[in-house]
Amino acid sequence: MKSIIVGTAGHIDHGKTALVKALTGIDADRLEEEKRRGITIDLGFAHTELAGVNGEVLQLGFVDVPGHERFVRNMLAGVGGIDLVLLVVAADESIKPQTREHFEILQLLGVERGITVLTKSDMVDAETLDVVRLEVEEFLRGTFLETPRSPIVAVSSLTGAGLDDLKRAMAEGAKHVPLRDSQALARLPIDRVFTIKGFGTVVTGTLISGTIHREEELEVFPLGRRVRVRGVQVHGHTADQAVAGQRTALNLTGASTEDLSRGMILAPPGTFTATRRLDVQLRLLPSASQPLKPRTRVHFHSHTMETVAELRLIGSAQMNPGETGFARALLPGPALLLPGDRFILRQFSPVITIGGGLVLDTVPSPRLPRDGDTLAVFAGGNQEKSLRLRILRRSHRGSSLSELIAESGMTKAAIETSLSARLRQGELVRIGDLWLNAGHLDALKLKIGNTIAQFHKNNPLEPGIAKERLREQVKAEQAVFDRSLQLLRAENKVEVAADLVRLPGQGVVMKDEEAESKKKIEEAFSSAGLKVPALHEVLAGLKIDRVRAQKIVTLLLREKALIKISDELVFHRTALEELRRQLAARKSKSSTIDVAAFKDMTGVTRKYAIPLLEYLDRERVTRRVGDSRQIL
Ligand SMILES: Nc1nc2c(ncn2[C@@H]2O[C@H](COP(=O)(O)OP(=O)(O)OP(=O)(O)O)[C@@H](O)[C@H]2O)c(=O)[nH]1
Ligand SMILES: [Mg+2]
Repeated sequence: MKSIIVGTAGHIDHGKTALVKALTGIDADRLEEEKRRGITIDLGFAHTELAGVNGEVLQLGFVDVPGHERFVRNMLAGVGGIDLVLLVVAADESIKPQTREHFEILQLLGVERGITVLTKSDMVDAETLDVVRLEVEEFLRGTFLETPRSPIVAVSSLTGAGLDDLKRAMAEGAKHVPLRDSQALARLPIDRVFTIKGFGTVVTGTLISGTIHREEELEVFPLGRRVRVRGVQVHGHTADQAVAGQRTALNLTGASTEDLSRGMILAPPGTFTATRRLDVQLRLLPSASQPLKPRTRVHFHSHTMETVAELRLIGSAQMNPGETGFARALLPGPALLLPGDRFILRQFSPVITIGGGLVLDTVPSPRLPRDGDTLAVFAGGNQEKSLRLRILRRSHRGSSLSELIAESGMTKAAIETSLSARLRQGELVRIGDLWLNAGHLDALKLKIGNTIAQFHKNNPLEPGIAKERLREQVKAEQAVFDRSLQLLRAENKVEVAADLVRLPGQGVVMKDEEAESKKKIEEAFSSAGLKVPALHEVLAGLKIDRVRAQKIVTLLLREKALIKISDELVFHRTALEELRRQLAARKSKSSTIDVAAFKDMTGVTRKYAIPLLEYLDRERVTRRVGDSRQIL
């Protein structure tokens, strides 16, 4: 059974609610005030079944909207999920301001199917009806409601004339409405919240995608709260599940009516993230009275939600009426929006519809590119291309599957199907949970190679660069880094020994005389204790040249075998450790030591004693107090 949502649209008093009643038997004006004033204020709902063109049953859910200009915001909350519109024009009044405004909204929202209904045909003569029909035809030319693609049907809800023609036209129109995807991730924008005695909290809405089952857990956006579906109703009947394209009522536990309101969205838990920043494509209506400036505050309507937004134009300083462009919208609070969602913009004052558009990207990271080229790809609507760009723009950091789901709104299965060919062709790679552009993995490998080469150049006497240091320098995720190293090893481009990475044949290759010199230097200092020789004297006694000798000293200092305490003085690690032990032992007898006592204890001259004490102060082994030192 195909389920579609039919929405009304049109000027106040043109007979929308009467038409819905004539088609379904249900009075969609449910508020007492609506009945008293004879106008629709808020959204109304009805349902019926209709024989389809091939005799199949069509399930039609109706959303009846108010025509009054003051209630356009309520109209906007209802029009989001409709598949087929009935644009209602009263034969005795023809096109009026909200006929135009509603129709512009329908076009901005991308509604693709509909029927124009000339109501109150019983109130005019045939000649007038023909004139109105011509006027309306002219008005619709070049739009999705242009004839003969979309018929114009004259009816009278009073006498019933034309209703059968309308039903036939609806069945025909329904045939062209694409099935909404019941396999997609579910989203139910809430349009009503109330309680039913004995049941508790109930919400209703048009299920715009996916399926919702009884007993399922859902997340309320932007609240972040989890709720459980205790019961499902579709068109007034209890059901085990609701599928995309159905008017849906859910009995929920886990939230009260005070917690929930119109504009919130129910979706699978832990899948999406609400956002305050989104990049959009927008169109300014030719009827907008002013151009859009770089920073403009507007009313932003999407699904059943309404908020204010600040628009920042991307790639242009100003957008003129009738133009299309890109912008970033900043919202005061988080909202669940996904690429492909439509929105309507209304001016602050006077409050009129000025434009609308398409959500392109809801990833708030300011580091990701949001230039026109990127946004144009998202706007192009090719899912595979968009996914690839999402992966590409994260370079070698890659995109996790859950990131891709949250960013695109697509299911895991849909993403994997969409990208499978590129994976096979080697254009994309998967590393653990991450998707990467193959080119970026190659670039990372190259960067790793260059970083190691540079390291060898700067540190000729080191055997290799520490893995973690290398990973930090190339800024790679662990899994991607590990895979790159693995590939580089397999290609014999790097060697990994324990925790060190080096280029093949590189690292310290100490010649015999260098190794011997290293040993000699170290011995000279370790055997001297605190009475160390001058470094240049030690170096002068070696067989190797000065430059190489100096490098060995650097290596010894880096290994912390030698420690430099001043420009002139170098000690062996063990000598300084012994000194600390001596001081610790002394502390039990006296907590202070002066220069003379230090000289006595260590046997060194003043020339060594002063720099040593200063070193100990720096190391917080001692603290200078006047002429003396406190042992800490
Ligand atoms: N004679 C005649 N009267 C109609 C017809 N359709 C609606 N009406 C009358 O027109 C008035 C307005 O009809 P509604 O259906 O409430 O109009 P609406 O478009 O829903 O109005 P809003 O929801 O307030 O925008 C009511 O008094 C209806 O009885 C029709 O086909 N023939
Ligand atoms: Mg009405």
